[in-house]
Amino acid sequence: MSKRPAPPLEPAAGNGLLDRRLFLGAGLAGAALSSAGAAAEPLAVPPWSLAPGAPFNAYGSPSKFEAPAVRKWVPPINPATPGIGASRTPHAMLEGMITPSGLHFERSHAGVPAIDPAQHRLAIHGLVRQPLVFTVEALSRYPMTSRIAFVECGGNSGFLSQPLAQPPGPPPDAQSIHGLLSCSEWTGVKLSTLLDEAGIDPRAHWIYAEGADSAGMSRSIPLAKAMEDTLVCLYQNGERIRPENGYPLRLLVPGYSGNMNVKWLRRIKLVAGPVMTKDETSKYTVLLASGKAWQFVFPLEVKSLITRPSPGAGLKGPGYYEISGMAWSGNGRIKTVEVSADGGASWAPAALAEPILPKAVTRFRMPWNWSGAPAVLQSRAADETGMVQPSRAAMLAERGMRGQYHVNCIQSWGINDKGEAANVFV
Ligand SMILES: Nc1nc2c(c(=O)[nH]1)N[C@H]1C(S)=C(S)[C@@H](COP(=O)(O)O)O[C@H]1N2
Ligand SMILES: [Mo]
Repeated sequence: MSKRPAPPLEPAAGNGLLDRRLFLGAGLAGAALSSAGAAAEPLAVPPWSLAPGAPFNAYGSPSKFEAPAVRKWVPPINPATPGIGASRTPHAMLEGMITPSGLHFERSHAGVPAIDPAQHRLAIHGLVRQPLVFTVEALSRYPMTSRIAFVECGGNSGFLSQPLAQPPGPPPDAQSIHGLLSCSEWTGVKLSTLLDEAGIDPRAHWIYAEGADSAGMSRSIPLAKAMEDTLVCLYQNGERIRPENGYPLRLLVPGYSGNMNVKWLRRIKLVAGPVMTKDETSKYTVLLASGKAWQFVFPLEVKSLITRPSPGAGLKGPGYYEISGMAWSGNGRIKTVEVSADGGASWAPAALAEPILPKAVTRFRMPWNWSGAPAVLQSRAADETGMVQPSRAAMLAERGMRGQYHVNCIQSWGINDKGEAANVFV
């Protein structure tokens, strides 16, 4: 066996962060790391069973040996309307960039409608040469485009600016604080194709998009964005979109506030200006410390989150670990993610996992040699437009403590001497 070069074990920042190039070097069982407490065991495998395995499944499900990864939600305030609210993605149990469809978060203003695709229609009208009505069947014959994109509710992570507004319950974790973010591969028809077919009147500068749920949830979207990269989606991660995520049709407005990704899409009206729906006036605006609010703030700003370790997914004793997390930006690609193990006193660059796609989740990884002493883990992402995540203090100085939308400040996980992680405000 040829000897591989020893991995670079130079500390990259305080409190045990190692060089990200560690991944390019030898495995952890190498002598250099066993002293750092890597978890390799002596060579021994259990004997295999000669009994034949189980037969086939019509639809697969996770291993029975895994603790189930499940979406969680806060019980409804009004039991008569259990469909109003949101369920959240369990980030600490997932890896990579794609959220399994069954764990994509769900946010509904009036529950999930049961829509028969044979009866459903999408109308395009308003300032167009020729109004059009599409069946789902007709749309599925158009040229399709696929892209990987995150959907994030504008209210995600609101806890970090409104810690007292949260209901009592278990200590906050990656799921409860940041679970209104998921990332899928979406497939559908470019909205520009359909708008070109309808013929855009030069007086049109915005579109109004409306859902078929009883909330009639609706938003105004600039025409330029509708033409740039907005998709009318039929598929999510290869399957028809799940009912809770907008079956049979949903709008994907990449990088823009989750609310604008209208589910159960039934109507697009071309209009001269924004129509001021309830969801773009009282809601989904960015409240400032002054009491004024920014309206029509669309792209979700650069953000990141360490998912392992995180609350409920702690450390099992001192030694080597790989810190793993997600970074994303509604303005484009992730450029860098830095990690700190000493509460922001020193930072080291994390390794970014390919592919690094615009407006999609990018996985980052960082080797860490935990000494067993308390630590505060943070990640700080920057995107290709030069935007960097603010500290929580900087964000609150600008916004105050009453806003709950577009919260993208740095998250801090405190690690105690038992290896347990908890949200901390530093
Ligand atoms: N028709 C309709 N579209 C909707 C909503 C809704 O309640 N009704 N919720 C919006 C909100 S607030 C968000 S964050 C996203 C959530 O998408 P998801 O449920 O697929 O995660 O859908 C948006 N689209
Ligand atoms: Mo949302």
